[in-house]
Amino acid sequence: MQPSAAWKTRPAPASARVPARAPTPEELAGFIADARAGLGRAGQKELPPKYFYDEVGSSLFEVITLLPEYGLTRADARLLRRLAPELAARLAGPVAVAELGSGTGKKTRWVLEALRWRQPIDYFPIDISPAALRHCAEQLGKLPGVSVTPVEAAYRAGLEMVAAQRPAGTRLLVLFLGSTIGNFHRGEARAFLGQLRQTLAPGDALLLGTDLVKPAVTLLRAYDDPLGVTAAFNLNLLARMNRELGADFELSRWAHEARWNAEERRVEMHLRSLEEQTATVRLAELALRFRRDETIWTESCYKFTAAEAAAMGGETGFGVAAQWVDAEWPFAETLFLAH
Ligand code: AVI
Repeated sequence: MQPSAAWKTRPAPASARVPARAPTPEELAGFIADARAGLGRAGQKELPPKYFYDEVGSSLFEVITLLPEYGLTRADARLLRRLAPELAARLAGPVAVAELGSGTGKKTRWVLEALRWRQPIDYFPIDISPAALRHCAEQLGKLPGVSVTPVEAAYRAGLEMVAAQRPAGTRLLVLFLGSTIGNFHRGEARAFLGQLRQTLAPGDALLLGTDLVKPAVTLLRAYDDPLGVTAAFNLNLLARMNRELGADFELSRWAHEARWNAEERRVEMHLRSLEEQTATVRLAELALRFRRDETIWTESCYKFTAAEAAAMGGETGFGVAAQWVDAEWPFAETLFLAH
């Protein structure tokens, strides 16, 4: 498959080793607008979790995936290794693989290895983080029979570009792993899967990773680890606003907090103000006042039952082809086929 000119507007070559890059004017404008909307409001202040993933945040997330308390990524990888041969057997004919939010693509290796036995594979990691794409291309670009084309874009735009360029007769397998779907609110997750289905053709496939409900104590350890890596990941949002938006948050006056919301079945991450304080965000023209214990809600991590994960696809135009569940750390991988 020939990459289109559009994919090449901001390539992330495997060999590039550049320091943290400055945000583009559009990214900066988006960040300013989201900071204004989320922090300038009355009531619960919020920031969207996508701002976690600058170079520092993406690196911290990689460390989170190695923590003994955060079993999610290892469960995902274990399952992918186990299911890859069956997945390849179920998807007959030429297949191109697109991965949404690829991260470093480490665990995708098993799927690509199983598929490339049949024929050379085009792999399109789609991510907004150039650093993640760079690592991904480094990790997987050396696999024989796999051609990697990084796509630096938001999920939907990137997938539309890949889907529009596929050669006739090529089936697209979309990977949405790591339970990133859990970072959408439930209604948004359904809407997202519905849009994704619209981008695909009948016979295309989606492999969806979802973290399953488990005891609150296990989940809270996973999102508030004793080493403080998740705390640093969360606090980096304030540090990033200081770096990019000219804010003056004093990080020592804030604490990371993870809460289990049993009713909604989600872990919520918050940044809690340790004292009454003020902060300004110069580029967003915000002068903020925080009460002691007031929080900024930064992320929701929804947890599912295996049946719920299957139903989400069923309600959005997919049929369930198979589902695999990890016994050690309850996590489900569900294979959907587009009707
Ligand atoms: C990327 N995402 C699936 C992670 C999660 O578990 O929801 C993000 C994360 N937040 C804190 N730790 C990990």
